[in-house]
Amino acid sequence: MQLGLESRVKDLCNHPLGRDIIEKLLLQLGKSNRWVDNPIVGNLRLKTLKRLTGKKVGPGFFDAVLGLLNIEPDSPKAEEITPEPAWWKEAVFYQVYPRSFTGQGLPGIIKKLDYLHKLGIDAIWLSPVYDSPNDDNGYDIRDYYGIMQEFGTMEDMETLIAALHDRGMKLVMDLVVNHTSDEHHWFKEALADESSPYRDFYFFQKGNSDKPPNNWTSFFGGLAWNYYPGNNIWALHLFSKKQMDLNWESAALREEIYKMVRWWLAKGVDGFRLDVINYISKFEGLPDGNEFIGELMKYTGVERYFYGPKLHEYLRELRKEAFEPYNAFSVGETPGIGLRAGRLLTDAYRKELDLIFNFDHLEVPGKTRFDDYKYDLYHLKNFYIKHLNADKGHGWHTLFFNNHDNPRMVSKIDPSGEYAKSLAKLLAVLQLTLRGTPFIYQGDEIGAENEPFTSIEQIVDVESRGIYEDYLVEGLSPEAAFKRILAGTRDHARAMMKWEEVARQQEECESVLVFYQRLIQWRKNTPSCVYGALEFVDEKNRDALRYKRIHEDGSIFVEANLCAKIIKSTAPTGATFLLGSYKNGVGDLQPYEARVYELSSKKRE
Ligand code: TEU
Repeated sequence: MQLGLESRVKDLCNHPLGRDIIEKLLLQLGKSNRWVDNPIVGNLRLKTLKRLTGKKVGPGFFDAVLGLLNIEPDSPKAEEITPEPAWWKEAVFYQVYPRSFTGQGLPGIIKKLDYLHKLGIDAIWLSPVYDSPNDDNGYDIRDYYGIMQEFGTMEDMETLIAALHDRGMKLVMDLVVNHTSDEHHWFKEALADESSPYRDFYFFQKGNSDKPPNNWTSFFGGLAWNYYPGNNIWALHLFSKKQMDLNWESAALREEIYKMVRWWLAKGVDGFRLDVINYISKFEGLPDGNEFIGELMKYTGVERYFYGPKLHEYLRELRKEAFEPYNAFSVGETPGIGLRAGRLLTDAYRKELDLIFNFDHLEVPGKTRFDDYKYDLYHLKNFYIKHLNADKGHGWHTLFFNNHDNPRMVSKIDPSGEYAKSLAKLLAVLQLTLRGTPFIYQGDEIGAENEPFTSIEQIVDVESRGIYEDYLVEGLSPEAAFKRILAGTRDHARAMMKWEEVARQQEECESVLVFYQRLIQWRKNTPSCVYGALEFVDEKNRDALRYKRIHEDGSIFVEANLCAKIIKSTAPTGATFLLGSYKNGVGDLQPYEARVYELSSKKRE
């Protein structure tokens, strides 16, 4: 359905991407979806809405939104199907952030493989280890074919691949192809020489130093453009000043990328996690971003590239040219992609990505990562009910609470730390029993919490430092600016893994670590955990999350107390307690307690 200003609000709501956009805007505004479903609002024509809201949302808002809606004619499939089995649906993944895993690069990781194997990990996602000047800890790649010196050598990399495969484990590398370092030879040659074959690998625009090509801002503070005075030219960088955006319009660039991906797959890598992969297609001409959207989303210009006109096309080409010949796995990092666009990216028949990371569960409505607030688990419950119920077997979900870009979830829920261990176990239960693929981030398995930073000098991350500068420019006091940075800094997740704590927890039978080990081992022998149908019960209850996983080989019931008060258990009669985050698993549910029960087991009958 093509939409225009004559269309009505309800047409917008019925359009898959339209609904995603509305829900995203309402989420940012901290508002409920209810008002757009109101019939009076639903019957308004968009041109009327434009007239009514014009002052607030500014010129171009409706055109920008309509432009996005008319990109993709396909809609998510509605009929229920049984998902096809796949190794990556059954696997438990573990993300290694090499800088802070052991501090000893690839050899350090190899030494810990037995630990990960014992934990029950099937596949590792390794954050970038390529040659890089480290402006953004390796997400600024200088040479895709080289290993960062401080992490080791290509031989170490080959040893790691072999050592993983020897243990029946798989390796997923990070693929950063929205941008390269400004020290990549493509960029250096392109900047130095107008006739370089690499010139159209990037977004260059000639012009004066006082007039950037558009109003886009960088995720890491300031403008998204660098000016090179010697060349009178601007170049685009959505991230740091040393991470230059690649122009996927260039067929030669795309071919270079596919060649590189094939080269790594031929080495034995099993798949890739694709960094900000939904940003690779920018709207033609790089038009200005709408200021209202910019203010709401905190970054100006996002609607011009978070779901660009050729995104689906590029992903299909990438899959066909590089992933398919090796039957390789892909998980896309897709910030801002909503429920329905996510389904289009991951439904198998569309041949784009296997999985995506959606981040809408990481902050509650109306809050961003840099807001200092207490996370309410009721939001998580609603997110799962909405997302996991929606796929109808067509897509598959990722289950995660942490990664290298976010403060620790347990600290967000309980900043006091009083319930940190119970919360860590509760999250483990959800992650390993909901329907989807678990991605554990290093430290989750020992219940890692935020770091006690006390001053901006202790913060090293390029994002935090850039955003801190923006806050000062906006007029925040250094104290107020630091408070926000402390809430959201990625450095919480990047602190060195605490191996003494691992050793201690290994000896303690009630520890988070031992609990994770037991849960993962149990999951491996419980088909309902992976492919069982998911049925939420007691959906409106704010205090508890309850669901069944139903499978012909046996079904389970899970109940989790989402708050710090004691609540009644509602486990069905006849359910047998299997495992839980507190010792006994009987009677009322203790603060944040999570339990798993067996409902029936065919094997025993
Ligand atoms: O992250 C991209 C990303 O979306 C976030 O860092 C984003 O800036 C933030 O969530 C906005 O609120 C990926 C990598 O995971 C990250 O480590 C890199 O710094 C970034 O891309 C650039 O490569």
